[in-house]
Amino acid sequence: MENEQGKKKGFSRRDMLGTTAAVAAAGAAGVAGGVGLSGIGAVTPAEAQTRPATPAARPAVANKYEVKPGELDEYYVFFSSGQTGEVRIMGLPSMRELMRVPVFNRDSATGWGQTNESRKILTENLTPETREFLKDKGGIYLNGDLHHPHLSFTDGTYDGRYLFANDKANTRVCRIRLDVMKCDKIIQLPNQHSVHGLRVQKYPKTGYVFCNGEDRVPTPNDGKNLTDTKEYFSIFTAVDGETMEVAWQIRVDGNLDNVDADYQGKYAFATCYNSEEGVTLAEMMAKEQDWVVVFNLKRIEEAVKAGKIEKVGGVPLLDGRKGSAFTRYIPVPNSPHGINTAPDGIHVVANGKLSPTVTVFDVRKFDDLFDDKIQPRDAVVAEPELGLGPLHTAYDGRGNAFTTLFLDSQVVKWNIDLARRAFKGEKVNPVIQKLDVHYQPGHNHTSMGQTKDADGKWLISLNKFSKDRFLNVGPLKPENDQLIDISGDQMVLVHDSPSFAEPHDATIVHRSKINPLHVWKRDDPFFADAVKQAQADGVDLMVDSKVVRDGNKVRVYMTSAAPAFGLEDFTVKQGEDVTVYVTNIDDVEDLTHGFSIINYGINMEVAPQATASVSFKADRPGVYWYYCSWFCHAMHMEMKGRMLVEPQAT
Ligand code: CUK
Ligand code: CUA
Repeated sequence: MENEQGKKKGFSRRDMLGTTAAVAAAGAAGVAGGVGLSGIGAVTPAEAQTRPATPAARPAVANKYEVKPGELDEYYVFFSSGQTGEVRIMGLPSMRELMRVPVFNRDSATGWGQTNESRKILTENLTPETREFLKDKGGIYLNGDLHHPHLSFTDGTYDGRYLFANDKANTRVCRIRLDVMKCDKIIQLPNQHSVHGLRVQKYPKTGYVFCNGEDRVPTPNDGKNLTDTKEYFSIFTAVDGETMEVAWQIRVDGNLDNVDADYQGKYAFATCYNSEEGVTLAEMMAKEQDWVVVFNLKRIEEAVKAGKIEKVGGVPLLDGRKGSAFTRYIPVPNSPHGINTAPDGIHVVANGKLSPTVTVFDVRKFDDLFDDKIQPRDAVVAEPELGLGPLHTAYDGRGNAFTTLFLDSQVVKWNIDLARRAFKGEKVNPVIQKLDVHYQPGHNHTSMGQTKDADGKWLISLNKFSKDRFLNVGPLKPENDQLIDISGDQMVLVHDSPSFAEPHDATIVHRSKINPLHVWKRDDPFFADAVKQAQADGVDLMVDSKVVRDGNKVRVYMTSAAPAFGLEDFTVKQGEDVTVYVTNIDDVEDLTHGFSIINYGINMEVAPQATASVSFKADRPGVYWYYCSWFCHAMHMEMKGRMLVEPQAT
């Protein structure tokens, strides 16, 4: 099969953009849309009306950013979807949504959460306590809160193998295989209460997936201690990205928020709020200072190897609270949020949130910090004041940083070197430009900006509020992901893209880094259990369609080839446990079939060369048509059959 991406390698969309003219025109439009805004609710409907309503009224030159019909985007963007629980794949610069990858949610289209293949992934690595808790609730969580999607690295850049993400709601970590764009592993972290920040080891490879336990609870959290908050702890976890097992956990002081790692493979670092260790809002914000915790990976690994650990919940647990050799606590202003390593491999920025500043560390100082040759604050090399509510920072690879200001509804471009010089007392202003965004940005991301290959072309600002930017769709509004051209000296806003709840974070990846399959391989582990069962039943999935009886269990095997299933009907008895295995034997790109049984609440996707299976109790007698739910052929409507359920003799 021809690879489109391969064919177009070396092609740069930027060559075609005519940037200079667009900068001027779109810049003016951007300013008109948001001039003088600050704080929430600053735009009145009257102001909104003054903006051009039709494309014709806008400068025609803005259309140069368009990806024309049939053209491919230069970048993939992997968006989280927050409380929707899935990962979304967009193209950039078009900002077209290309695919959704269900993970922590249930999905009607693909059958995620219903097929045996997905249920195995959703259930196999829950903690025993959760398994017990979900026993009478269908066995799986129905919600998840996916914040931070990050790709696996080799030697400081993306290697195209995996994407990892957290579930803040139910303390899980998932892995998505980038060859098929399906989730293949979900684990629940023991001891820890929620996973918020998640980032991966960049060097030499991933390696570790670092997971911040946000909330503090007792360990074990079994109800014996409810109110003695001195015995509540936050836990930082390192998951092995290859095996998807917990490598180690470490107890810390305060609540962990976001995390990142260096480009040397030596340190991970997390922002902490609530150093007060309070349990109410007032208590959590009482002090002027919180901290960033730095984790010394080598020292931790040595301790784990030497067995200097507790085993709690089946995993190695270390103590990294203040005074520990494994950690250092660097004071920063109250309640920092995002923490971001620059592509220069040297600078790390912790974003102030409640402070108008960001704090810049030099990772080269961390060796001395752990050897107690310097004081914690000596690792700080700049602390520029940028504006109100700094949350996250991205980089262009040319020494500039872009920080979101949640309260000011702006992205501020500033220079790291100028900030260092200002910190030393030189009279220079590190701020280069402030651009209004619409409105209240959380994360922002640059193209390849979280790798050493940062290319400084694009920035997206993930704004929490859209208010008047789109047609009103009722009290619940979309968010607004804005595309900003950062290739020139000044940032230029070029596109608004509405999104459903709630893309906290995203990763912009050049398409040369990713090379997915076009059809499944028959030996894929994703449906290996089905293949094994078929072999045991003497069934060749690519050829046979038949019913196998095994006591009260019935296994129904059928092929699907447009426009027919291998079975036009099958018969089962009321009360029998039925598993239907459908194998799509069409070896044709984009020829997906579906399998849905009417009034049985069953539907699943079966992509080319895949096998999918679903199990259910045939507890309703009668005639139930099953049909292909994925439009596959001119005779797609006729692609159906009957499940005949014989009533139980009474
Ligand atoms: S967090 Cu949501 S805006 Cu969960 Cu990365 Cu900062
Ligand atoms: Cu097969 Cu529609």
